[in-house]
Amino acid sequence: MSQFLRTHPEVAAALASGAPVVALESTIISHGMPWPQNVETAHAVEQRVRDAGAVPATIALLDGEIAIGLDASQLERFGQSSTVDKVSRRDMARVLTAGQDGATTVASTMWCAHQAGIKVFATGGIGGVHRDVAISGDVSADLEELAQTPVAVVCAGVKSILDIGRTLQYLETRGVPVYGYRSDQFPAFYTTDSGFAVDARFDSPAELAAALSTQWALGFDSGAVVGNPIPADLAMPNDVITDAVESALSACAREGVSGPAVTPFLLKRVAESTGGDSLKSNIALIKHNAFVAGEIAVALVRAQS
Ligand code: PSU
Ligand code: MN
Repeated sequence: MSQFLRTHPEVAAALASGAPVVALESTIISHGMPWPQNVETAHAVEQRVRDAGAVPATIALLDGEIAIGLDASQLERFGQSSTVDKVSRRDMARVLTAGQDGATTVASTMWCAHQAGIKVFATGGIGGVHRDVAISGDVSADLEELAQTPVAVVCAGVKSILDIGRTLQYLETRGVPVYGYRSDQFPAFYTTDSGFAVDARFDSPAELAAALSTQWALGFDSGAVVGNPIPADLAMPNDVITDAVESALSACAREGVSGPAVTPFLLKRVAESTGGDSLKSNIALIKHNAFVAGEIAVALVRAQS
């Protein structure tokens, strides 16, 4: 395994000394936002992790290796490329063998983080059960990864392009805890409340870290979802999001988009129809998640020492 890992020296030093590290995904850079906001956001997100006292490790596949931590020129290369593959669990071996660049999703970033010894990961939103699951069978590999890889994922919930109730049910069935950070409700990405409750609410990084620490000390191999709502003043109006999602879903059906192309297609349509406001919300919530993930990583190191 270690032959495939290329860990950035700063990240390697942090891991070797038991210092807190936060993993970050790269699909958000290559497929989630336009250039140059994507690269600016990637830097800002890393800075927020540092502000909380942890070391950021953006994860991506580069030249046949798993890069754990990217430098500025590598972030730029990812942000500017339009040919980077979206890489989930099943794509890892193929893309590494071909020596291609690959942007890691929540599923593959979790897996890579775990191989490197990183326990906390910040992103925007996770994948889930699609609304048309009865027809398409589309359930993101992110959910299966959460069931089998012990990494905590701090996110702003899931977008309402998905069936949020079924997504939470799937996580329950597969034994994945869903926690709320300073929230009783599971957030819905652009909005603070999905209408579904979390399993438990935690108001401090230390309490959250204690629950994670116990989970892993007990030998459970699953991850955890930490729902961290978008700051209320930056949330989008409900009706704007509902309309954008409805029209994106119709376009998806009309154009016959399927498989791994579905999520990027829906994200792009929603972003286009809501204009610059949604991008602003998106950037703000990711930065917020990065800071909270940094705090949890710091608390986890304390809890385990
Ligand atoms: N949801 C978002 N933003 C994203 C994604 C999901 O709100 O950028 C990306 C993440 O990388 C996630 C992936 O892991 O899409 C899920 O894709 P799929 O549904 O094909 O598993
Ligand atoms: Mn899918």
